[in-house]
Amino acid sequence: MIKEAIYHRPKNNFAYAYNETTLHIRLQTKKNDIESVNLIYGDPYIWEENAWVSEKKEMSKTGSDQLYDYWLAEVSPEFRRLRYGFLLASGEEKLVYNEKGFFDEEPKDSGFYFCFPYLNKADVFKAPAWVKDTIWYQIFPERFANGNPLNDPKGTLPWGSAEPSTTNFFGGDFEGVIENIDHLVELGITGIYFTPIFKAHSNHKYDTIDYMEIDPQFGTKETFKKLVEVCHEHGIKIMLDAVFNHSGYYWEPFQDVLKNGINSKYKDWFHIWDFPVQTEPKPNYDAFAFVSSMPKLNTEHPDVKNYLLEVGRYWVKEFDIDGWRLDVANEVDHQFWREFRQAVKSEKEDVYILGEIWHDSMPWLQGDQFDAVMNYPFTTATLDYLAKDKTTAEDFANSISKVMHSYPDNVNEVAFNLLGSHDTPRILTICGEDKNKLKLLFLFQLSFVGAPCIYYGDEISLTGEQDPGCRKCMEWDKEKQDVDMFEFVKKLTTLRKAFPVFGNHGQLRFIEANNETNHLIYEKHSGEETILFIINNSKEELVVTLPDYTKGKVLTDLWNDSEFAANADTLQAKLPPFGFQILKY
Ligand code: ARE
Ligand code: CA
Repeated sequence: MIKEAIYHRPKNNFAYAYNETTLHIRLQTKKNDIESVNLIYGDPYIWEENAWVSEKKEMSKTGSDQLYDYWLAEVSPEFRRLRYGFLLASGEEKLVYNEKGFFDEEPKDSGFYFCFPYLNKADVFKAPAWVKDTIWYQIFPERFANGNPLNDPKGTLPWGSAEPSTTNFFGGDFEGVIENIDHLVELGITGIYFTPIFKAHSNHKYDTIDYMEIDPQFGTKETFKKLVEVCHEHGIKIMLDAVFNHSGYYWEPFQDVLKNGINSKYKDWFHIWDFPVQTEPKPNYDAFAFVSSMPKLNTEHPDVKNYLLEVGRYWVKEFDIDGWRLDVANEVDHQFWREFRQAVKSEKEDVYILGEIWHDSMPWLQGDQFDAVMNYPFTTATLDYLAKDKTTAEDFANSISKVMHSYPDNVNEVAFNLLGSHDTPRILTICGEDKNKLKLLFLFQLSFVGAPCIYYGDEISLTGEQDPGCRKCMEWDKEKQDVDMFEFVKKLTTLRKAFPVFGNHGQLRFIEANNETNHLIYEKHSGEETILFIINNSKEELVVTLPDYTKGKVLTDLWNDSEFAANADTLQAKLPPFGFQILKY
């Protein structure tokens, strides 16, 4: 056994409360090294004849990545406390692993074992229940639809008449969203993430001028209230973009600092290195990146914190929004986010808090800050394999498994799984405009664990390079829309809603990842229900053998709505180039 690779450390993704009664205990071992693992566990205070009373439970292997196997045991301790360790077996070799190290025999003192001291309900990571069944759609309001030319900014261009730039405007607004709500309802959307809508200088609105006002080019507070009502009437939640890491150049407090320098009452609202404030050639203060028009806010300052927490409460309380997406969330202090969570959840207990963090985010997902983060590690792994052909099938299965084992299962179930956003090139462009690849991307995203998010226009095959190219005007001319792609995505969202296991109510497991044929077989399973997904990520026709356990079963081909009797001689499935099958049994 390779001891160096055997690892466990509570809590985070290795020991956590899955819900108010159940603990998940995970172990990591070198890939293909260990044949079986048993959890040794018991209550820390139950002893008999001077020996700790423990029992054993076999752990299941839930997946592997490039280097490791991952094992899981679920335990619901009667007295909510747990001491535990691991009994590993490989051939004749047996080993006990606990907090004190490795032993040939099980130590009889519970003090040697890992500890989950007490399953306090207040500590359980809890995200709003509705998120598990949400299908998100991201709207960049300036570019979705121009419903009212009267609010167009000066110099607004005719819709779609030019390539998007960092400075041009096309007049998108809330009335444009309201008049096209049926497009979203038909697509199966149940949540909209709006990029910033508050008064700001640019076309992207990440340079806020006033956190308490709607940008006039999008409409008024009354129009926004109507938009929320229309969305809620259609079963669609609304999430706004909170830009609290920095303000815009024209935000009144920053203007005051520019004018009054060290005498400004707002001078400590920012991180200014010295006075007078200098914006060129580089800012002499902290900013987003080195963007002088985005001065970083001092969120540890009580007045800044109180102001921003009031912003967070206001839009929930007065407009009944359902979620906040937090811009550059990883650069704002954790204490601010803890207080932000308390503030907004006190206004509406099932409000959703989504952090924009592109890297590993366990420190923000302890249950005291965010409900989820934008799952860019999922995005990268999926695009590398299905869009860019940069990785093999096995690499992909390993990467996805690594992403899923980086977080607790109940965190994975409410992850925000995006393929593209306003910060990344369009996925069809990344696919080299190969729509077969785009369809496989949507298939995997919409059958994955967590809540999928579709970036506006991807469903009708918009293209575009990196920002600002990815922010084209939405195409509303039916003749120019890719209606076939729309219908394809709509069919996937319909299946995801019809079969809970297709979505967030089923464990994902890779069955096969074949580098030679470049195909994948993965399953979603829960209780008696299993759906098998086969993806042929190649331009060759493929015949695959189904897993043995389908022998004798009658499978339903959910895509073609036909029966597929998998008995001894039909244990095979034939797929066209870039084909797929979705088989339920
Ligand atoms: C402008 C130009 C860009 C240029 C950028 C450089 O348009 O072409 O690259 O300046 O500073 C907003 C606007 C952008 C604008 C930006 C600055 O939408 O158009 O870009 O303001 O004026 C990192 C951050 C992440 C951030 C991205 C952009 O971690 O938080 O960079 N995303 C949010 C929003 C953006 C917004 C801002 C922040 C600022 O979603 O839309 O930009 O409020 C790797 C790293 C990531 C990095 C990512 C993208 O994967 O791991 O950390 O994200 O690349 O660069
Ligand atoms: Ca308009």
